Amino acid sequence: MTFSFELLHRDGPARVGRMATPHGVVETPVFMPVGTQATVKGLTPDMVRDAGAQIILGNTYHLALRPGGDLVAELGGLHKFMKWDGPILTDSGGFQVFSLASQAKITDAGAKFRSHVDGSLLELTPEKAVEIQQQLGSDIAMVLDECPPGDAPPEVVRRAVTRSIRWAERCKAHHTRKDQVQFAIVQGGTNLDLRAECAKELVAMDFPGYALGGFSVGESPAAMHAALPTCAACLPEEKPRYLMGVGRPEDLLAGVASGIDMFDCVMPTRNGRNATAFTYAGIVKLRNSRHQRDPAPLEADCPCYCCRTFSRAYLHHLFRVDEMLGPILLSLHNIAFYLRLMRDSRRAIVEGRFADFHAECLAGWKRPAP
Ligand code: PRF
Ligand code: ZN
Repeated sequence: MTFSFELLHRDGPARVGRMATPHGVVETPVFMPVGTQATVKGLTPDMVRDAGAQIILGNTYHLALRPGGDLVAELGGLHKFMKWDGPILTDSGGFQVFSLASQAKITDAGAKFRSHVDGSLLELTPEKAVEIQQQLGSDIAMVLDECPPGDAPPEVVRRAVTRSIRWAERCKAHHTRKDQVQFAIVQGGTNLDLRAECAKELVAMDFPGYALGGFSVGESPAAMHAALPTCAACLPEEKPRYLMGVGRPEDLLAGVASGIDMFDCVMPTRNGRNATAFTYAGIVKLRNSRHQRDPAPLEADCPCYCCRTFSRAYLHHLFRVDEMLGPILLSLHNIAFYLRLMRDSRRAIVEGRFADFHAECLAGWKRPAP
């Protein structure tokens, strides 16, 4: 088995670890840039790697629709297809079905839905989610889960927990690929008793890693921050913990402070395409005319290609005239910023000053960015 996770340092609940996969080693806490359709939008694999990425995320739902698991397998798997030779984690598709497909009907058997591409009727079962991810050949596959919206009534959240536990069992039983591991997903919304119960059942099944799903689905950030320490503590100390689809820089730090090791989110690429940049001084909107004559880089001490090379005035210009290099450069900077935030967090944990680092970051983001 080529998968392992080792805890190297602790600073309160925060941890630094080393996760080994068949395609390389990942230092945690880590941010995984999102490569939904076999591409991190706007960036070549070289750019993603040069920004500091160690692992990326792919999506079963999108790749199953186009180009299909069979085709990716025929072309040698997702790594070879998209020319990313580092580790890949794939999400199972359940969450994307509920958020993208129309008329999703969920039963104990699986999810029936209409494709958001051509409207055709499709079914995703736990077994099918395992098979597609095995065709993709990701290093880490996620079990199929049910993620109810943040405002779902208690009985719906309870049913999603029961169903997600059964689906995890079926995914584990169906999984055969020796060079891939499966992570389980804890649901339960902001109900800590349900979360603890779900975690207990899944931990008994002995998965190599565990995710917290069902956060950032409409509940307040404060409610999520309050639930994270308890939810993380329900998971085994010696295994990686992944907070799915979260979030803003302050949410990542709340996660790290709670003992989370892995994160993914579309925010750096999506906001980058929309002229919005993340920095240690806060959010910078490059369309704002205050940047029109500014020769300074977006962030002076950022080592990314965008900040090493271009002025705010140039970035402002690109967005004003709608040139595609604008979204590309800001996606690159934002990914580099998220990765730097995790790198700086790891260093702070190693040096036993994560709480100070956390507080300094929050103070920097409260002030209006220059
Ligand atoms: N489950 C799965 N993927 C996800 C989520 C989930 O709950 C979320 C929720 N933030 C994002 N991505 N399988
Ligand atoms: Zn930069």
